[in-house]
Amino acid sequence: MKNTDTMKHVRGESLFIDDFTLPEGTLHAVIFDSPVANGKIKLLDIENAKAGKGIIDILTFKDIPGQNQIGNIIQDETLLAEKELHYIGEPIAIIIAESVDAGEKAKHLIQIDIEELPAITDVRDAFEKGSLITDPVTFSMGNVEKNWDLYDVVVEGQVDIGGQEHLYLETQGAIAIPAEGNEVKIISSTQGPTVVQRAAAKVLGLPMHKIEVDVLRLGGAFGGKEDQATPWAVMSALACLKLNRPVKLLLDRSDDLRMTGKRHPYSADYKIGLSKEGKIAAYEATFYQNAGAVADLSTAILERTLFHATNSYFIPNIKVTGISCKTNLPPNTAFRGFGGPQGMFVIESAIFKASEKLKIPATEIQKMNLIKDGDQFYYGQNAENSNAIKCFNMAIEKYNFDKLKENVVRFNKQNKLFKKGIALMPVCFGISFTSSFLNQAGALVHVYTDGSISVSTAAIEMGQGVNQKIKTVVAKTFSVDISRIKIETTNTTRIANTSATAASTGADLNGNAAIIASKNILERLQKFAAKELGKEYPNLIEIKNETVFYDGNETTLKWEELIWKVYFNRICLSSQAYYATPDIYFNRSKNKGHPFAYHVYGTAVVISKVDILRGIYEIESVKVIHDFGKSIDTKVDLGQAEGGIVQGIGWLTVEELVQNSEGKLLSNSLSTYKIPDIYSAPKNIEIHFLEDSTNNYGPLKSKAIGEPPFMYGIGAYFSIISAMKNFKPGLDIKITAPITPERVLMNLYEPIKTTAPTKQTH
Ligand code: LUZ
Ligand code: MOS
Repeated sequence: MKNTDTMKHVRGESLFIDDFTLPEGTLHAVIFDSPVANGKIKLLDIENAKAGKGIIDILTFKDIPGQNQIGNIIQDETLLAEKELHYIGEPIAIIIAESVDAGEKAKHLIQIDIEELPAITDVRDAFEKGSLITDPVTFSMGNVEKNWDLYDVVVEGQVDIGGQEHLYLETQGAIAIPAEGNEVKIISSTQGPTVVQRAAAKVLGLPMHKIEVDVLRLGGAFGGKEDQATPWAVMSALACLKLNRPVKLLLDRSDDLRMTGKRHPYSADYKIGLSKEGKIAAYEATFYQNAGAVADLSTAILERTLFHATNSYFIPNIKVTGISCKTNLPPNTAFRGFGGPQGMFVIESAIFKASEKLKIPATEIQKMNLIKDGDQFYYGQNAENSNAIKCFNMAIEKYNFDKLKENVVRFNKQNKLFKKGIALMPVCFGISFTSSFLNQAGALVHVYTDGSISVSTAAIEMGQGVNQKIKTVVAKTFSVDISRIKIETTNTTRIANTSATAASTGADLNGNAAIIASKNILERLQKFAAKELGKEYPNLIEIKNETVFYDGNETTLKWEELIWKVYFNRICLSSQAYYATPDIYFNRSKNKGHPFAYHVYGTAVVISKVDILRGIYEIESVKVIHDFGKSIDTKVDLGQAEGGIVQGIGWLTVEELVQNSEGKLLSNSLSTYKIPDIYSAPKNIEIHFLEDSTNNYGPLKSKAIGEPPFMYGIGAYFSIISAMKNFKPGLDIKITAPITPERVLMNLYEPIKTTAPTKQTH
């Protein structure tokens, strides 16, 4: 992968929050957070700590001039705890110090007495106790209730799915700089500058125009900075305005791991009814989502679980219910896929279990039920240009699935203690924010008099290559060299009312806005060039490779001269533009509509090899046919697909979050939380582009790429448990994710019965 930032990254020149040259007199903020998962503050004494060396001030909720409220969808989240504590890591006070070290030392001088209460960490436990974020939501179509006895086979079961730490390389952070007259500029590592701006305005009691948010780039985010970059940015702004000094707040890794939310763990019950041939007639599922202590984006995430509950399949009778449960964990949040992966994992589990009962390979059931044009998604939208079957068939043909399967069978015959498994994973992911109003973006393009071009949009560069894509579409629109284009920081004074760069829509929304702005300028250039060249029809003027053509004939007028002349003739070389995705809506009283501009499809073939003695495994290969539309940048897209695949595999295999019953995160460092490394990545990733794909909603007919490939990782889970079954065919595997090596062994073997020694000899 090569993008705008590659050379800067390699040379260490790219600036992140921790790299900016700080203004003189910058102070450092350190957070004092809750040591308990549930409790009431009886006493908080900060006076001793305030007198500590290098301590400037300590702020609590009492120092908030506006509202102590940063909830995004539901107003249930304080910036700083008042009386009640809801999770370990909940911010209570902000220590402002001359240095981070001084701040850390002062933490221990704060005196707090807490009445501790029992914590809820388990999602089913929360449900039993009626601890919910909001009312359950159901999507349905056809008639599920009445028909269960009509089907040849009905399978029921439970699925438990773990969460996932984002582990963006750059931890959460912000720098707030005072401006004149009670104004503040916040440099934030956020996916959503407007989210930060709005929350800061509310907490500080200021109009939004007094707060400028600026973002150069993020060192990764994956959804973890869609909503949860906000508190740190607002805290730095609060301290900045109170003290009239610049304030930097950067979480260290251990604070970040403890305080921030993760992908939501889910527990689900499913029931699936099929004909004896494997046609799915009915599906019912209830998803219990572990939201953590406050709503954050949980309700929207749960909704996307419901949207993706049937993955790539058409099921005529369906009822899926989502229940967001409140627990005493840090608020779980957006993470690549946004609830979709959990929904898809459950239907794939149901198909796996049904295949055991029917004695039909899961791949046959998958194939038989793929959604095709004219089928209706249960949320009301018709499948149009469905590439589900195309991708599936192309994967089977291109990678010679039958041969791959034969090889697996042969290997398993020849090896006793190593077993291979093969799985197919089709993916269908809806593109658009499911909250329709968020599908809007803006762009501001300036052409300078030397012919160089400046582009601002709402897109946040977080390593995904969106800037490279926007550069490319602007360069193609003007037909100039890409080196002429610079993508500016994302800034709320240049682009207002932005949506977070999220839902895989960054390049779609902002690329389209940038194209509109560029075309506005281009039109003026054409009109001027026609006049300048004494030609009649401006629409016959074309710019090709920085040269002006008329009616297909090259003229002597070149880009730089053209731009200078346009300027000299007092014609505007700037344009602002706005793009809103057309044709989308969703009715939440009926739960029907047309929420997605389009869907992204693909199919992966995954082969794993399990070491039956040790429980460890290798993902041998992931072979994918993916629907990229017409890719704007194939290297950037392949990079996203590969990264998504490895991250998806990590989620379901080696990454295991562990909390104790008091709500304390035990997997709180990289020595106890295993992320996929080069050894756990697939030995071989092969990705082919679905041929002849196109897309009217994407810039240059491209399709969104960020999230869909993540879900190919689900195939790794099922290839591993298939391999286990190839060792013990009768095995009734409990569907619990992640399938860590430990879980492989616990599923394969009875626990060894140890007889306790009757007499202690040592
Ligand atoms: N964020 C959001 C998302 O606010 N709404 C969405 O639908 C969404 N989908 C995926 C990822 N982030
Ligand atoms: Mo996201 S999960 O911020 O697209």
